[in-house]
Amino acid sequence: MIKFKPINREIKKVLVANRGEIATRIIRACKELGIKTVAIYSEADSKSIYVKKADEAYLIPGDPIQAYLNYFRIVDLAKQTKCDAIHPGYGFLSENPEFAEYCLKQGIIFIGPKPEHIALFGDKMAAKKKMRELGVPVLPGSDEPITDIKKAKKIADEIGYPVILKAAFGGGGRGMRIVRKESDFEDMFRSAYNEAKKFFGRGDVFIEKYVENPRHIEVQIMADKYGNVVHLGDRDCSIQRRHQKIVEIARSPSLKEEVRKELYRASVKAMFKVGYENVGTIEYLVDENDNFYFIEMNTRLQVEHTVTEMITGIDIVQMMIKIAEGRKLDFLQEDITMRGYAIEFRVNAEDPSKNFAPSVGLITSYHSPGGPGVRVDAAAYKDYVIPPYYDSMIAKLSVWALTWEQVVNRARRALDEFIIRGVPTNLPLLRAIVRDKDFIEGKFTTKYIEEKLPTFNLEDKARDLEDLVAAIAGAIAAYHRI
Ligand code: MV4
Repeated sequence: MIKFKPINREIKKVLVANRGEIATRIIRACKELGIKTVAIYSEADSKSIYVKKADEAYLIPGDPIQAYLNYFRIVDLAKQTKCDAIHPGYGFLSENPEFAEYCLKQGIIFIGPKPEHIALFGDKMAAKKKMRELGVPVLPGSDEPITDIKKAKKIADEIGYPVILKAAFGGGGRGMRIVRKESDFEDMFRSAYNEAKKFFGRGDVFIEKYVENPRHIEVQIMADKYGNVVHLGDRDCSIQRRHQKIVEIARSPSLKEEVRKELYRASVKAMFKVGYENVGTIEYLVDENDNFYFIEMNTRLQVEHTVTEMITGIDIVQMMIKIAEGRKLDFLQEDITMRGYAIEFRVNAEDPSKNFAPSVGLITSYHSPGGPGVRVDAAAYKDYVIPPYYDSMIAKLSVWALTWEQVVNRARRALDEFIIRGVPTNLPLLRAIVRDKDFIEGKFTTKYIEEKLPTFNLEDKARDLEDLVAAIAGAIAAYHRI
C-alpha cells in the first residue's frame, strides 16, 4: 500500500458518513468544537433527527444502504461542500482501508487511523501474528489459512481439541465453527470456508485453541501522530446474543487489578510499537484463570464508547477530530482518571417474544429516561418510522454511578423509565438482566444470554396494559356508537 503524507490542518467542516444515533453523536462533537457539519441521508432516512441537526444535509438517492457506502460519491460531495474531513462513524465505511486511502488521495482528512493499520487489523491472522511479535499473548493456532486438511488436522491435534475455526476476513461470528473432535474437522472446515467465502468474498480460515466460557474484555486506546499512546480503561462486553453485544460495562466488575494492569501495559506498548494513530479497541478473551489473549482489534469508534466517556470524562469523538487535525494529546496517562462504573444498554427494535425478530414501523410514544448519571444516544423519537433496511438499534442508554451496586440500581430505575410504544423492543430483556442475581453480583461470561434467556420472563407488562386500554376504549366507543 502506498503511504500518503498525513494532512495536518485545522478542521472547519466535517462530512458525517453515517446515519442514526452515531451521526447525531458526531454532529454534537463538532458543534462543541465550532465545526460545521454536512450530513448525508437515504430516502428512508429523510425524517431522521440527525438530518435536521446538521448544518447541511444531502439526499443520496437510490439504494438505501449504498447511500452510505458509495465512497466516490461521498468524497465528491465532501469536496463540493468544502469539507476538510470525513468522520465514518462505525459500520459502513469505517474500516475500509481503500476508502481511508481514497480520502487522503483526494485531500480530505479521514478521521480515524492510517489506511495501513485499518488493513493490517482487518486481516485477523496478520493482526494476531503482529501482536504476538509485539509481545501480546495470543492463543495457539495456525498462522496461515488452511489449504491442506491433513496439515490443519495435525495442527488441531497438537494444540488439542476443542479448537475454533475463524474467518480471517470475517466478523459477527460468520465463518466461525467450534470443532470438538477430529471426526468433525473436515465438515466444519468446509462449512466455515463456504460461509466466509459467501459473506466476505474470501474464504481464508485459520485455527485457534477454543476457550470455554471466556469473558470478552476490550481496551480503549488513544494515540496522537507523535507517538503518545494512552489507554482509557477497559470494557466488559461479555453480554452478547448471537455475536451482537447488548450490554457493555466500563470497567469490568470482574477483572482483578493485577490482570488489568498487565492488560493495559501490553496494549499500550503494542500500539506504541506499531505506530498506531487515532482511536482503536483491542479485544481480548479472558479465561477462567484470568489469562488474557488478544483476538482482534477494531480500528474505529465503537458503539460502546459512551461508557468510557462516562468514567473518564473524555470526549472520544472530539479527541478523534483533534488527533486527525494533527494536535498532540493534551493529557498524559496519569492525568486520566477512571471514576465509578458505567453500563450501556442497546435498545433494539426487535421482539424478544418472537425470537428477536426485527420490528419496523411507527413509534407511537417515546419517553426517554433522565436524571443523575443518565445519558441517552438515540435515533428514535415519537412519530419516527423505523425503516427496514438497517441495524435494529434505535437507542443507547448509558448510566453512571460511583459503585457497581449503585450503577445497577440506577440502571433498573432508568430502564423502567424508558417508554417506547408502537414497536416491540428488547427493553423487557434489558430489565430482566438488571434484576438477575448473577448480573447484580458481576458474574457473567459470553455464555450469559444463552444460559439465562430461558429463565427470563419477557412479557411486556406495559404492552398488555396498553392493549387493555385500547380494548376498553373500543368497547366504550362501540357502546356510544362513535
Ligand atoms: C473465541 C471463543 C473461544 N475461543 N475464540 C470471536 C468473535 C466474537 N464475536 C466471538 N468470538 C469468540 N472467539 C477462541 N479462541 C469464543 C468466542 C465467542 C463465541 C464463539 C462461538 C459462539 C458464541 C460465542 C460468543 C461469544 C464469544
